[in-house]
Amino acid sequence: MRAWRVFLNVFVLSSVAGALNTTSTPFRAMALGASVTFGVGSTTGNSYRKNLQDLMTASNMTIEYVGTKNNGDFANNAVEATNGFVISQIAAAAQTAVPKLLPNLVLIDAGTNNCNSGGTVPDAGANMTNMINHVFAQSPGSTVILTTILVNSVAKQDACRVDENKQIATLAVSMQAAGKKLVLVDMRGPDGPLVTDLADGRHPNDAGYVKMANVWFGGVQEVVAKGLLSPPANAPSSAANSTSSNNGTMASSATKDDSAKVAASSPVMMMSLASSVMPTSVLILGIDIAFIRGYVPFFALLVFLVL
Ligand SMILES: *[C@@H]1O[C@H](CO)[C@@H](O)[C@H](O)[C@H]1NC(C)=O
Ligand SMILES: *[C@@H]1O[C@H](CO)[C@@H](O)[C@H](O)[C@H]1NC(C)=O
Ligand SMILES: *[C@@H]1O[C@H](CO)[C@@H](O)[C@H](O)[C@H]1NC(C)=O
Ligand SMILES: *[C@@H]1O[C@H](CO)[C@@H](O)[C@H](O)[C@H]1NC(C)=O
Ligand SMILES: CC(=O)N[C@H]1CO[C@H](CO)[C@@H](O)[C@@H]1O
Repeated sequence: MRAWRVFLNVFVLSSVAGALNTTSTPFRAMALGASVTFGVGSTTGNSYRKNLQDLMTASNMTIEYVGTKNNGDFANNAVEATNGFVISQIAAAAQTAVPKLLPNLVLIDAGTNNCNSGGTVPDAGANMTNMINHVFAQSPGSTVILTTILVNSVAKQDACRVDENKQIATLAVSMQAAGKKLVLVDMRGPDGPLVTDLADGRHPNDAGYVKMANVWFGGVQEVVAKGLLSPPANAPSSAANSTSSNNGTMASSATKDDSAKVAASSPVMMMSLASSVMPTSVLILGIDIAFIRGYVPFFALLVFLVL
């Protein structure tokens, strides 16, 4: 009797693959916020966005920014940010832009302008939670990286933002506990901008934006390491108004990526794919590390089909 013996060898190379935190899944990212996200204080108008793109490109990741505006001196400068916007205005902008552009990653920096007169903003956390839930609903499969609000040189404004940051930290814990695809980054952590990295007391200068990019990049690495990123949906509207250098190619590469992911999502399907392509040979499939399982560093899945 003929029998197929199937050996599945999973090589876990934690010191190599796990540490790299990279993915072949393209990022279609919406930078959502107000003037800091837009790039006020930045000599180029690039904000943190160009620096973050550079960090991701250096890690072999592909990022296309989407948004209804453009600012900055680089090609990929789409952004969803308006100077002076408070949380409710940012939420309203997202409600229009997110379903149209279908980002698979949304970087949210909101709440700065709610504190321009000091005081407190008791409903900041609740309203941000609503905004984030709308993002998840309007771009299914998307992931959010939420940031705390950076330092400000005016004491009463800063106290207000520190209070908002407590609400942000609390909402992040509860949304993560509920299984939402949310990562929190702390712009007041050791890598974040200091008061001396501000151009005008509120907006970072170029060095401050580099620090912001580093902090966001930590969030991107966490997204990848946890396997949160889903391939971007087909979104003709984004390809039609993309300022990225690879405009028009994103939709088709995303489609190819989708089918590869679907095939790889089931070991059974993968084996049948293997046997239909190369019946008796050894097939090596490189699997997206993050897709298979968050922190477990898969490098490759080797399928031996022995007659
Ligand atoms: C990026 O790709 C280069 C060339 O293949 C490789 O040497 C490098 O280790 C990769 N970096 C990451 C972070 O994956
Ligand atoms: C929160 O949402 C409510 C209801 O839309 C609104 O009236 C209030 O101004 C919002 N507050 C903030 C801080 O966004
Ligand atoms: C990969 O991401 C994880 C989680 O964010 C982080 O702890 C680790 O330092 C990252 N690895 C590298 C090489 O950056
Ligand atoms: C696409 O990119 C090219 C350069 O790579 C540029 O000339 C063209 O204007 C872009 N088109 C759109 C729609 O962004
Ligand atoms: C390439 C392109 O068409 N970009 C446009 C995208 O939409 C924004 C805002 O509507 C325009 O300013 C860009 O010129």
